[in-house]
Amino acid sequence: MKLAVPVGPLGQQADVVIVGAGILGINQLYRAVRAGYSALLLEQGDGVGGTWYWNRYPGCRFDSESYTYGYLFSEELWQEWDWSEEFAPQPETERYLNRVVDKFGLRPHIRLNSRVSSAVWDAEGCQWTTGTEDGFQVRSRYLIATTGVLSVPQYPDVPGREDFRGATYHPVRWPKEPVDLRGKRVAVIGTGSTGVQIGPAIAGEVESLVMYQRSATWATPLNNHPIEAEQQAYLKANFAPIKAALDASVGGFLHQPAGKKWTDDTPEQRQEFFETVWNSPGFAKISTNYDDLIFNTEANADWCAFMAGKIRGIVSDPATADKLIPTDHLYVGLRPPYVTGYYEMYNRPNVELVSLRESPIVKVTETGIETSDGLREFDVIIWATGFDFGSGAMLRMGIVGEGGLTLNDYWADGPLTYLGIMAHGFPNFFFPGGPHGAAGNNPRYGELQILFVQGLIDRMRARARARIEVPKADEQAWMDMIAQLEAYSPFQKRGQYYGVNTPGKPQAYLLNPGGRPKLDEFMAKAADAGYPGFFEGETS
Ligand code: NA7
Repeated sequence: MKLAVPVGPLGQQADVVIVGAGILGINQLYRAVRAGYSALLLEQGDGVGGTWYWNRYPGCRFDSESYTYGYLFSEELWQEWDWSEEFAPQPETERYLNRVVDKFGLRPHIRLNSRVSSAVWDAEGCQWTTGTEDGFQVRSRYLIATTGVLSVPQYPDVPGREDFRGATYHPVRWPKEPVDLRGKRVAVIGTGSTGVQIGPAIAGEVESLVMYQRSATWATPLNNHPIEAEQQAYLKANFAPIKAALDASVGGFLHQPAGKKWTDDTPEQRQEFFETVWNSPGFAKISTNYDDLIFNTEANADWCAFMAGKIRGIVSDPATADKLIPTDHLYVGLRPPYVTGYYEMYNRPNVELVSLRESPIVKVTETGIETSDGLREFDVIIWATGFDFGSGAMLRMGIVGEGGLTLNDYWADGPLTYLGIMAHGFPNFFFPGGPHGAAGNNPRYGELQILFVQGLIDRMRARARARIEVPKADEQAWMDMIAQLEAYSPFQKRGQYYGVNTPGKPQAYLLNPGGRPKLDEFMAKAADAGYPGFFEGETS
């Protein structure tokens, strides 16, 4: 395939180079191409879709409503595409993203099998030179990393992990060819959002399934359903109001807040209300719950007691139910997963739960996993142990900014960012959807950042500028906001959002604790002031 970028004296030349063909990278490419820039997207996989290309594991699906996750930049696309389920499975989303790439003519701008290994700023020419592992090089005015926060697989430091002679998989590197698990003895390590999707999807076909749980999580029902004709017609007829509601929402969901506090209800009313919340879709467990749920410990504990009752009601073995009920954090202390048939699966005779808090892993052997209570033998081990969250992909790209400063050195104690989009010392470089960039339904929230980046690039073009860099003071103001508001984050300091799972990673908060209100506030402030100090040589 011929790439849609010109060849210059130093090789390929583009205005904009984007890295990563996930949901945000495709959006950024769409914006750049539509605005008339020569743009090239480098993608390490041999297909587009990012998260929805790599995560082919059984049971993988959205936990944001399908139609709130898809693109809203084209009503024609909205009218053409019928999501089959409220929470679509991975193959459907991968098809959707391929459809978008073809519909908007983006494929000639995408180079697949292109893992970026270096990206170096040339201060004199005000250009980035980006190289891939296969020796390809491209120079560009702008470099945009849309490499995602959940893209680099995380394997734990467990003795003997390499010794196992059976098959091992990480969900984010699940093979394209079908994996036949029928009649196999399977171990799943990790009960985060991924592990709890895999378990119920395979429990019925494997000979035995052992789930290894380190932290219990407050998993609640996804409450998925097919999108029937009536709902489909409603969605088609209401593009404009749905888009307007999503554009205005803080978290990128359509859920309506409860508009009442826990203290407004009697104990009986609370139980009734919790029942409604339990039966609501996905993240509505947070966004339609009592307004004060997360920050009122008593209210949160009451909801947790309700959920514990539900778990005990579903899981027949009381000892297993006890292990599944978190005792070390309240709701949203860890990222809550949304499940289908998860608790029910523990009633099957071929499924066992091992608590790694009670019986830690001693080692992996050639035939299985030895915990302090003995050895269990397996044919397959699935390491659903998460990701090098937030900065993992960017720190593997060999990024070198102003004066030879590497991003790895600049971020040695954790990411320093402005809006989760730019870093001082790295001119003409943007990373929407990166660290400090997430606070809700990612495509919606990330799109705000994409539009901000595109707006800056357009401004550069209009004013014939060659260099843009965030002033240190602006970066510091954003970092101060993160430091102040992080104290109010409900997330515990031991999860992926602090990088704690990744050996050697500095512990630092990796989300935006101020959410959309702070992002909007900071973006508006910069725009109102005319981005002082951002543009080299700018006088007004
Ligand atoms: P998560 O949410 O990071 O979950 C990883 C799981 O793996 C979690 O249960 C971890 O337990 C467990 N884990 C990690 N390291 C170990 C070791 N060393 N031993 C045992 N268990 C371990 O990743 P997911 O893939 O499930 O979900 C990622 C995202 O997908 C999620 O945030 C959503 O955005 C969708 P821990 O909790 O650390 O005790």
